[in-house]
Amino acid sequence: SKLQNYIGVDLGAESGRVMVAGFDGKQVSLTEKHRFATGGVRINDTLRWDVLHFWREIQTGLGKVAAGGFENLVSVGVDTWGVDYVLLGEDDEMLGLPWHYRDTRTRGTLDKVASEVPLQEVFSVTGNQFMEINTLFQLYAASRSGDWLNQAKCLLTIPDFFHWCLSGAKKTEFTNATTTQCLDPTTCDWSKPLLDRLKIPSHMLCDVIQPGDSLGSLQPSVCQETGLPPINVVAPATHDTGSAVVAVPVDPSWGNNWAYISSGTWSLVGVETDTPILSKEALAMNITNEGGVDGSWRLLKNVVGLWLVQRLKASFERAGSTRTYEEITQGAAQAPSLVSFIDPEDSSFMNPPDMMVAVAEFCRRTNQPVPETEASAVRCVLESLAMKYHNVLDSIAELSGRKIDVIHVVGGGGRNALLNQFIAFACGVPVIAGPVEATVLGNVLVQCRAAGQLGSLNEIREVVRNSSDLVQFDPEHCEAWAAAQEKFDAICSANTLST
Ligand code: LRH
Repeated sequence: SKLQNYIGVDLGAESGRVMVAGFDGKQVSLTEKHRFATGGVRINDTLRWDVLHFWREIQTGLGKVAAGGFENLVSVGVDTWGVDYVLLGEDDEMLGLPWHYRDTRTRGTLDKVASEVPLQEVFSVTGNQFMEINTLFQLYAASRSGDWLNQAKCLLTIPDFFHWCLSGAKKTEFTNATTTQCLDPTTCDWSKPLLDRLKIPSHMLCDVIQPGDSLGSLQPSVCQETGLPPINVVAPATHDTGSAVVAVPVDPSWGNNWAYISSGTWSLVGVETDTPILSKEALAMNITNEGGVDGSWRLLKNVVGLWLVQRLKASFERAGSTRTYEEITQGAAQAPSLVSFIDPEDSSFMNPPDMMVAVAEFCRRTNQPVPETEASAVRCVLESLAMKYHNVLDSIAELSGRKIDVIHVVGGGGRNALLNQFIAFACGVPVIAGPVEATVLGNVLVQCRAAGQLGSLNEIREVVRNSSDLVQFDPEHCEAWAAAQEKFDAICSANTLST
């Protein structure tokens, strides 16, 4: 069939890009038209997102698409990280500077919320893992500090905000709404009774739409600015993890015994389920249920991921290094194995001024050899992540009654072959890495489906398999890793008790 082109805009915590996906009915080919740095901006001891700058970059990217001579441009859709939001007031005026989830204003809000509503009850009407980054805790903090909520007429999560910029429509897309901890996974509507009990305003929450729904066409001002025709704006699974898991390259005939790790700044480690799991055991394991496409759910844990390496790289750069991620990883591959471990979930890694110092301090505090070199610090972090994933997958297997025979690593972190190898070693099952562009693929394939070019999620995944290079990593050195895992577990549990 005729080639159709779709535009996928994907923003992460480190970078954003605008890509064009050409779909011929069997395969997708991606062209990156524009890439830009994202990241938070520190101002006056707060951390914010410069969303206007991102919007400028998105328009620059769309301008490059318009100039690129792509025929049959069908639609555009945006996915981003979860939990953060923009407030609009009267006349759609933006209120305040959007907060970054790593800002410290939410510190201590979990205990405060727990003192008002038992966490078991919060979990049963939200299904989400307790993390102070979640919108619920951000809104709790905002509502206690007089921060614009009462003047707000509309809350848009970050991808909703860009869809509004593109189309003028103010809607909240379902998959991202399920990251807010304000949506009830049973009713699939906002948990207003919970918000009322916590005295958090809810009048500003918008109608929830589904991935694949149309938001209308590009606003005239955007067409003028970019040179694009008034193509459709179509919501994909706007939560980046939701889009990434759409693009896990599985074939249903292989059965259900697979897990995924959506690997980027965060590592989202879990399985796909038919229903949310809201049991006491799920609460005790602090696991989350996130909504996907076609009524699918993701039972997963949000684990700090390559953020640790991103921040180590920044530490090295301050000391004069210009090494790329690839070079840093090559160094780690040469460093001695299984020497010291960190608990990736320790709060000292949330946003330390210097990650190298934070890693060293953790090792000192837990009486382990302190990594002296860049390579040994990176190795320590990557090995610890792999062991953390192992524990998470054990819990998730138990909770879901699912045996896990293979782990799919999707997203940019899939480029890190050393980490993929460690995951296979730590978990004792094969790892299949790819596609590294899962998020954009998932984004554009849901748009293709909205345009009538594709049917089921299985058909979408078949296209992903046709379009991707996958690399397999097999388990080895299992005994050494099993022994190390015991050490790691002891460090993590001792650490939980002391913090
Ligand atoms: C990953 C992600 C993740 C979390 C975090 C804030 O990019 O979306 O699922 O919610 O960002």
